[in-house]
Formats: sequence, structure tokens, C-alpha cells
Amino acid sequence: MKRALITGVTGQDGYYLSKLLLSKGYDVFGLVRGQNNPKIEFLRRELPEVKILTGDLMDTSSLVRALNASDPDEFYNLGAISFVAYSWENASLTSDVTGKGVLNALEATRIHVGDDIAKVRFYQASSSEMFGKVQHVPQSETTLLWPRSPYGVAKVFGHYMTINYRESYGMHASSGILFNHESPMRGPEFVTRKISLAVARIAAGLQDKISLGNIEAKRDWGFAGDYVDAMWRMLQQDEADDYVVSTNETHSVREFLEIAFDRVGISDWESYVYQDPQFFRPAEVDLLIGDATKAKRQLGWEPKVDFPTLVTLMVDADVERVRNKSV
Ligand code: NAP
Ligand code: F7E
Repeated sequence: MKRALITGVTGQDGYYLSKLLLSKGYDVFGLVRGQNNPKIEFLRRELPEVKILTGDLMDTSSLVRALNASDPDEFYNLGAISFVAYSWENASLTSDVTGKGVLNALEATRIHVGDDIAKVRFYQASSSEMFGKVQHVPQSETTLLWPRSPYGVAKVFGHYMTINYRESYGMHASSGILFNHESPMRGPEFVTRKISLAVARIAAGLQDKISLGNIEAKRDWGFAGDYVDAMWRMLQQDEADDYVVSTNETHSVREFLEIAFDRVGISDWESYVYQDPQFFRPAEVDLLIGDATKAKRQLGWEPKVDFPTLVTLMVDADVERVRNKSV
């Protein structure tokens, strides 16, 4: 039985990756931070097979202890402060967790494995946010990075540190440059889930409007369940490498709104949407569209859920939750 350690196990991707690895027969260990993290309850209820370890990406010794306790074949570093808007207000903390946290995870792994450098395969959750002010369309593994947020800058640090540990020490360390991926498990602060939840509440008569920022921004949105499969595939390769993971399509927030409102039978959606300056960003990433040719060719990976299906499944899940009063 293979063993895996996941940081960020209480997040969206941690949930889907845990489910995937459990279905493949892995022994899964998840790192949870804080002395009374409310998300532990959810994890225990939904994924009781996941073994919980405590630790924090800012505390390298806690990571070494988690590695010693789980003795993993694969270490997935998904933990981060991941909300881009928040990263301007907390730039230093974001740099520490999302940037230096990667170095701490790599260094803890190096301490844990000692001379047996091939003992653990490492995955770093890099991001399309690193492309920021895009220098090429579509974006691939070789596109120049030009981050536009403290979060993006921190991810660039983690990305290059992962490559550096691979090149310096021969670690099997791969970096997945994942474009936006969503699901009913997405945090409600992100625009897709903010919309699906608001649409469900508006349809139920519980809310009368939704306030948003820049609805012309375009993203390459995929389904989180598809994307964790790409992470796993990266760690099954003989050689570690970096891969873009995307659908190769781009859509605006406006298009997301149209499909989401249409799903609940509302066609005049614009009368429910207000623009609020507080949701505009100091520097916007206007357009992201990935080129996942390498992942498709080398990993045999393909996204299965298309954009309209993604929107629909998120709205349906929130309609159901509103009906059951579980949100
Ligand atoms: P998420 O839902 O925001 O989850 C982030 C996770 O990181 C949570 O489990 C959180 O734990 C944990 N975390 C925060 N600070 C930590 C710390 N100091 N030490 C240890 N863990 C900490 O993010 P996600 O959408 O699942 O994304 C997973 C990873 O992929 C993140 O690194 C994100 O930046 C990256 N990424 C995401 C996307 C996307 O579109 N979803 C795209 C590209 C890259 P708590 O529950 O305690 O807060
Ligand atoms: O914003 C615009 C906003 O916060 C998407 C993270 O997972 O993906 C995510 O980062 C777009 C932006 O995601 C609102 O300005 C308009 O252009 O859902 P988001 P993100 O910033 O793209 C990347 C790949 C990651 O790595 C990150 O961790 O939508 N937008 N109005 C809004 N966004 C939000 N959140 N709220 C609004 O009201």
C-alpha cells in the first residue's frame, strides 16, 4: 500500500485528492493546522479514512515530524493562503505561507529522506496566477512569468524553489501549474462559488442581489476533480517535471453569470448584479488561457468536465444545499 502526505487537506483540492488516493488504495495522511481547526469535523465526517496529523507550513519541525510519522511515498504540498484578493492586505503573511512554506516543505523532505533522496516524490501546487500580465497567449510551461499579486509572487518563489531542489539535490519534485479549478467544494470567497451560492439564494427568494468586481476578467476554468488526477499522474512519472494543467478554453465572469442564472430560469440576470469597487483588485489578471499539450502528451491527462457542465453542477449543488438549509 502506498502512503501519501497532503498539506492543505482541509481545502478544496485536499478533499478531491484524498478521495482519489483513497480510491486507489493509498494510506492517506493529512496535515491540519491550528489547535481547534473547525474544518477537522468536516474531514472526519466526509473522509474518515484520512489520518490527521497536526502541523503548519511555517513550522519546519512540524513538517519533519509529519513526514516521520507518515513515512510517505508521495508528498503533495497543497497548503497555502490561496485567496488572491486577500494577499494584498496580508502580503507578508502570504509570502511566508505560500512562498517560504514551500521551501520549508522541501527542506523538511530533504531532512526526512537523508541520503535516500528518491524515497519521497514531491508535488508543488503552482498556479496560473504566476503568468499574471500574460506575456504569451496561450500560456505554457515556457511562458515568461509576470505575477500581478503578492500571491502570484509567492507562488513564483515556490515554483522556482521546487525546480531548484530538483536540480540541486536530484529530488523527484514536480510542479503543477494549475489554472483555475472549481467545484461545489470551492470556498465561497472565490468568484465562481460566490455566484453559484448567490444564484441559489436569489432563486429561493433569500437574497435580492450579488455585488461583484470586474466581470470582464477571463479565466480558464476546469473541474477540481479532474485536476487532482493530473497531480497524481505527475508523481507516477519516472522523471519529475513541470506541467501546465488547463482546459485550453477561456470564459469571462460575465459568461459564468449568464449560465448560472439561466440554470435557475432567470434571464434578466443583469438586474441582480451590482458592481462594487471593494471587489476590484489593485492589479488585475485580465486573461488566462492555458496550453496543456505537454500534460496531455506525457501524462495522458484530459479534462472531462466542460465549462457549462461545471457551472451547472456548482449551481445545482448550491440549490440543493439551500433547499436543505445546509449553507
Ligand atoms: P484552499 O481551498 O484555499 O485550501 C488551502 C489549504 O491550505 C487549506 O487546507 C488551508 O488550511 C491550508 N493552509 C493555509 N495556511 C496554512 C499553513 N500555514 N500551514 C498549512 N496549511 C495551511 O485551496 P485549493 O483551491 O484547495 O488549492 C490548493 C492549492 O493549489 C493551493 O496551494 C492553491 O494556492 C493552489 N492552486 C489552486 C488553484 C485553484 O484554482 N483552486 C489553482 C492553482 C493553484 P485551513 O483549512 O486551516 O485554512
Ligand atoms: O477571481 C474576478 C476577479 O478570486 C477570479 C485561486 O484559486 O485561481 C484563483 O485565483 C476573477 C478575478 O480567483 C469578483 O477579479 C470579479 O479576475 O475566483 P477568483 P483567482 O483570483 O483567479 C488561481 C489560479 C489561484 O491559484 C488562486 O489560488 O474574478 N472577480 N468579481 C471576483 N473575484 C472574487 N473573488 N470576488 C468577486 O466579487
